[in-house]
Amino acid sequence: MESKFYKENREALMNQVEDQSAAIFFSGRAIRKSSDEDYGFFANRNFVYLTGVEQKETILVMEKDGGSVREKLYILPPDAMEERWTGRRIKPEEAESVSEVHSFSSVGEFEQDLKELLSSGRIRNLYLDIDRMKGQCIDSQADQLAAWMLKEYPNIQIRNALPILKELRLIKKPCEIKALEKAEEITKAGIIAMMQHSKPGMYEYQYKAEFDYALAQHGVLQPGFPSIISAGKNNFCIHYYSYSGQAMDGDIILNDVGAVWDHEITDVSRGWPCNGKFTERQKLLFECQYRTSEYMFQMLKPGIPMREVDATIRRYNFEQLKEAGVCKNYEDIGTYMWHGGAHHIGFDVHDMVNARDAIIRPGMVFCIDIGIYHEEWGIGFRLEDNCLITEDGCRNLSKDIPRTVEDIETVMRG
Ligand SMILES: [Mn+2]
Repeated sequence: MESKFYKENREALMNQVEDQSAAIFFSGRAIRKSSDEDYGFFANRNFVYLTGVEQKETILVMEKDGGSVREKLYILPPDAMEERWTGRRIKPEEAESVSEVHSFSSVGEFEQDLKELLSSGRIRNLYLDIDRMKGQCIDSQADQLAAWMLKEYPNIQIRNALPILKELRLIKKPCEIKALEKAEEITKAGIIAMMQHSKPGMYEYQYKAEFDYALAQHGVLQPGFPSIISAGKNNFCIHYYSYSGQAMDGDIILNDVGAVWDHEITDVSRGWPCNGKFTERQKLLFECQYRTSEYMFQMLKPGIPMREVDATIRRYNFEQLKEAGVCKNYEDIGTYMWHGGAHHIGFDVHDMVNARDAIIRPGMVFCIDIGIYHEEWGIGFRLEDNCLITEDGCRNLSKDIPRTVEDIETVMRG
């Protein structure tokens, strides 16, 4: 992404922030795993959306006063010994070229600067990215700061910046669509590699290895989210991560995977017979999914309430299953359809956006995911694609990843 993207995101945020306010965002801290080892660091998505910087312990401070905005990044200072062990730290000039923030200080100075700012009398509101989930056991730095503010500066109002960011992130910019298209190409390479190596007797971890290898050949060292790859009965676990099962002749392989490119994450599901040839029953169910998916891509356009998407998928897919003689009554559709799937994608695979009550608009990107689970027949799979809403309709960003019985069988023949 060009630096302009991040700069414009900050401008759009600060436009919606009241005057005499500060906004503070933290990239986050590494979390200790065990001994002297940390979990892989994953920077706060809103921080990255505003800066493009992914280094831990980095802080963005913005202040809006008299209509003008000051911005500063606090970064880890150079430390030769630390960098010898854990790698080099970003330099101010590098962070500047990524983010277009022009003012820098060392993180060590953050606390003193913050106290000065809060005591200056210029600030009436402090905007923080507060996103608490039920049961969450680790306080974020924003949570800690909010608690400290309540004690030390009770007259300054704590405001949540998250709803504004969720609104901004809902509509994708052209550069985001480009990154998504690139991510789809790489996802396609990964899925095709799994299809082409597929054979009875293959273990789920071997499918996963094919997917990861194909991504790595494109410079993508980690998928956008933990891959779901399962065979046969394991397909009846929706979020399955064991990779230990073996595909037996006649089994369906299910994948739910996505590459990430320039922070943009795809999310695509395909199901195929491990032996490369659909049985009559597998084909019957697959074609119900496919027809439902095609219907959705033909009808989706701006103006439709977002909450109607899942409902329409459910209703239309029921009609297909009814015609196929699988499900007679709509009340029983839950036996075969276990989940919806119209979640947005972007910087997160389940993107943090204000979508629930949204009306579909150009620039939204969300999944069209149709899952069918027929336990009696031992067939469970989903067909999931990524839908970009355009001015007058929509576009399937993942349409080139084989998605018909014919295409899948052709690819698997090699
Ligand atoms: Mn998915």
